[in-house]
Amino acid sequence: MKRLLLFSALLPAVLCAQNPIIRDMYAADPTARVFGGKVYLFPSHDIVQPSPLPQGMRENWFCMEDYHVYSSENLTEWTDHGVILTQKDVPWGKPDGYSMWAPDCVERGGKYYFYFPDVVKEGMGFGIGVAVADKPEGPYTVVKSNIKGISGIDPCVLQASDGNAYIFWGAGRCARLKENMTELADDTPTEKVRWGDREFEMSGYNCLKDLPNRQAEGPFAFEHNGNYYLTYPYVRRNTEVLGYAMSKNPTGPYEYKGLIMAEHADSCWTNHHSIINYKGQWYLFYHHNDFSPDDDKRRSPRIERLYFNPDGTIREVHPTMRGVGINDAVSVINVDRYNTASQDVTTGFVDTADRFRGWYAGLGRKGSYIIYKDVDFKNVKPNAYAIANVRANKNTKFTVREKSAKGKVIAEFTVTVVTEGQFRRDYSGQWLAVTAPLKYVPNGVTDLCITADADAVDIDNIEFKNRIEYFQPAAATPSTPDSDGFIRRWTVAEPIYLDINTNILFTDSYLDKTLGDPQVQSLLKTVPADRQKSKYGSQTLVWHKIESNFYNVKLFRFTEHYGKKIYGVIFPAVTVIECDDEIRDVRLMAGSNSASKWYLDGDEILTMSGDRRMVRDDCASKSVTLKKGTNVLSGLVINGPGMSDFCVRFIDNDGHPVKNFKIK
Ligand code: FUB
Repeated sequence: MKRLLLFSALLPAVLCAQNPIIRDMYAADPTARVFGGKVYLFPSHDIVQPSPLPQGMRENWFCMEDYHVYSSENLTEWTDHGVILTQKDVPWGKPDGYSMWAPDCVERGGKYYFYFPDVVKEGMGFGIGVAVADKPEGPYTVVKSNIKGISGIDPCVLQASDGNAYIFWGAGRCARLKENMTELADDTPTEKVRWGDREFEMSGYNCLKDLPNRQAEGPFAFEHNGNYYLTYPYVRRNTEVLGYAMSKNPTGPYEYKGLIMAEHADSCWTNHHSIINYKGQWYLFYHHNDFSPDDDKRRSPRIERLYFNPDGTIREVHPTMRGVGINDAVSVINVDRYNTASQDVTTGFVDTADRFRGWYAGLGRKGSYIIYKDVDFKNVKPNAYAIANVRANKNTKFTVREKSAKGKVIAEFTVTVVTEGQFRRDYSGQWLAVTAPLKYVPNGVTDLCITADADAVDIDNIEFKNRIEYFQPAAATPSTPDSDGFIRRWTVAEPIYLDINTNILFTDSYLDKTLGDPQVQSLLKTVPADRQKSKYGSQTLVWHKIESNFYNVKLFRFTEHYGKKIYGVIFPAVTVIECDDEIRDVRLMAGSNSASKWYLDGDEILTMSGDRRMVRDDCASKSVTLKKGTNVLSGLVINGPGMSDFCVRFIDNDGHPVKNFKIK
């Protein structure tokens, strides 16, 4: 038996290698920490404001009700460990305050201390609380009261080499913590501070004294090479920059040194950051309103590399879309997050109604280019192919080269949007998945240069796939039945898993009940897009548009390829048949392992019950008509402990295969 290249089972799926690093929800104020050789990210969680607004909530304002924690070992794959704390868990906070702003987390003595701000239930303003866990992922237990003496936001805890822990918070103050990490040290000084005509008593030290500090918040303090760094956002002109100051003492006095990051070029008023050293490289985590350009209170975390000068000062960091990850070539490469591009390259949301679907890059003119850095080809086999999602207004070719527009050609995609002749089709302006064989496989990590030979070509992403021997992704252009009339192009869902351990129960009535179940039937109601997801109870089924390399569609290879269950399964499959003229008096001839049901435009035309083996033309449907235009043929194949597959074709009254139609 030939070896199936199971890339999904052998290689981890890279969830994200570009900025922003969290792509399924808004998240801000990214505090990164290194625990046990992994990076943990503790952001705040921006949400859309509830409607109607809870009493007292300011309109168009920050809105946060809980915290998630994420972890990563390579800064490209991020695991969401879920919610660790919600506003309802905080005994001293307002349960509907929606003010769980920037947090921090540190480890001391084997315990993890999570510091977070929240609006106090009694009195005014923000308090800072602590939740404690044995692991960074939690579960966290909230300390009953907030830290006495602190009124403010944005906690950050510095564990200094003098053995003490110091807490910094948004009011530009800092103070030593007791060894219990939940109270300020007894010798914490207090000071009377005037704001306008009001006087407040503030605990701790004014560590921003004499520094640029207009609207300063979000302090992040750390120690490196005998220097303490106090880094913080403040308003230099109209919006926030990230600045920093240095001192030989954790509590100051600090001396201002300059900018870490200038104002965001576009409309995000805030910035908030953290700095870590991970595996010898320094990184800056910060935020931007990537997914929400018209509302800067819904933000997303990003990462860049950060460098020190020999005298300990920090080099200014420039925000990028590309971020820091190395992109595995066999994972999706969102080329719209390029490093550099020619002037006429733009980006836009793929779906403005669902911005979390990400961006595309528009190559404005023939000769436009995109450079996307750091793609690792180590997992790409010589027989791999490239697949790209593109959109064009006329037939075009776009090329992926190594490094630059003069580099070696890796793949060349021919994008045919308009076909002429009898089956004229016009796919202008539509997103198409186009494939191309690889002309050259680079060695290890390299940069990609993408160009097009026409104006106005859009590219969403590129992926390099090792060839699978049983299927290939369906091309964008229609296909035909094979020389024997078998239909090889299908949109197949990763199977529903049911605990079936025998096939002898596949009686007609069992099939009517199980396959006729409205939830199962609802899967066949539409023709899904490639990689579209459907739900069956708590199971998520991903649809794949495939072309079988054999007359029989080897469903067990399909499910094996995607790392899903092989036994005890129901496979939904759909295909679209396009007829130029009506075709009367034909029968669907099917074979399946094991039982199956087949439908034409939603009407059940064939049931194959019992514990069956896949046999060519095993059963015939009643006589049916394929109407002129679009016909949707769908099927459900069910199997217990067996190797699922099926074959399907239409036969005319004379027993000849029907082949005069297209399969979309
Ligand atoms: O996320 C809410 C607030 O915005 C943070 O606490 C500030 O630092 C700013 O980023």
